Amino acid sequence: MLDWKQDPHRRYNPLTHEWVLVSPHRTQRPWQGQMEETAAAAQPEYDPTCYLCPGNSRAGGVRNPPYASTFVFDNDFAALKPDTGVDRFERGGLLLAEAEPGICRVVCFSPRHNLTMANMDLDALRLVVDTWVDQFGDLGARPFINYVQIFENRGAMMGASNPHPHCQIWSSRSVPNEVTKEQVSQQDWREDRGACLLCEYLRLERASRERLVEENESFVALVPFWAVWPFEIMLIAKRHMTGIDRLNPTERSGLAGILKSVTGRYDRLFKVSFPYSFGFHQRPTDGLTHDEWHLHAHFFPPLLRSATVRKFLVGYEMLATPQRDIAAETAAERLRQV
Ligand code: H2U
Ligand code: ZN
Repeated sequence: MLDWKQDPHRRYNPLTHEWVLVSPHRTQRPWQGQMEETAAAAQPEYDPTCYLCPGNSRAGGVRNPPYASTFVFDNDFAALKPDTGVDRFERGGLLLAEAEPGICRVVCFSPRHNLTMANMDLDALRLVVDTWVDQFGDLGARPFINYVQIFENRGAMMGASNPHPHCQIWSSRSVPNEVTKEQVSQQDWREDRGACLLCEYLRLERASRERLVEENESFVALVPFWAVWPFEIMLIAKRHMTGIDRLNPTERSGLAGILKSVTGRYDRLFKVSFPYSFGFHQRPTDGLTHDEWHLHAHFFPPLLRSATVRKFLVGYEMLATPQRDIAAETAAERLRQV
């Protein structure tokens, strides 16, 4: 009999149809590779050189208003532009290109330069949730926008260009790769079994509790069975709903609560402002109902064993299959304890 917390095995991700190699025994191996810089110096409440602080000039020259809560602006260096025309290029079925119109925005969580989600009060964080819902509605209603991706890159290690707590929204004509994978799986599951994949997954996880990190009345935070990143977490809405716009007022506050709580755990784990990429996955905004979609969010944090040793997805991961050392159950237990 295999010891699933110790012996090498692979696990299946039903959302992406991909496998992850799990090698828990490898956590003992020595590390003489790259060490990250430890915690960036504490940030001030206001930084006169920050592009995102209230009243300051941004890199593009526009001046931010003296905003008092959340603040949304069109990205000055947007990856997608709304006025991109329609065009397509194809040669022999091998060279294929399509025009991609879209809208990119930046959301500052609050005027405070040093206030991360973990340290915001719940009312302020609830305003961030409300802003996400408004943006999803506004962008998603446009005929040429078929998907709205809300995401945060937290920390220099994850490529955040600025420590001022903020997230980005990229909305596009096409449905992005990762979302398409999850869409196909959820659709197939619903057609084959007449049920929702994530509702069923949530039932299994809440019965076993092995991988749960915490839950409140509206959301569950867990380390997915098939996690790739060492301390990866999924937030899953307890009620079946296709998107963030379906959250009722209690659930919006529940989302704010679990975001604060989970990011607080992360910060306590290695006693550092924890880096991650975070974002929601929800129904495309192409006008169809998409009952197969179940609102959830992913946290992908790179740190592995301390504030200075990160997980790299290189070599075997790039050429073959992602691999993790620490078992998902062990990661969940450690996150429950902090
Ligand atoms: P990241 O920290 O995740 O890179 O997000 C910051 C975004 O803010 C980035 O996409 C935009 C960058 O283009 N930005 C502006 O639009 N104006 C600025 O003055 C600075 C940064
Ligand atoms: Zn700032």
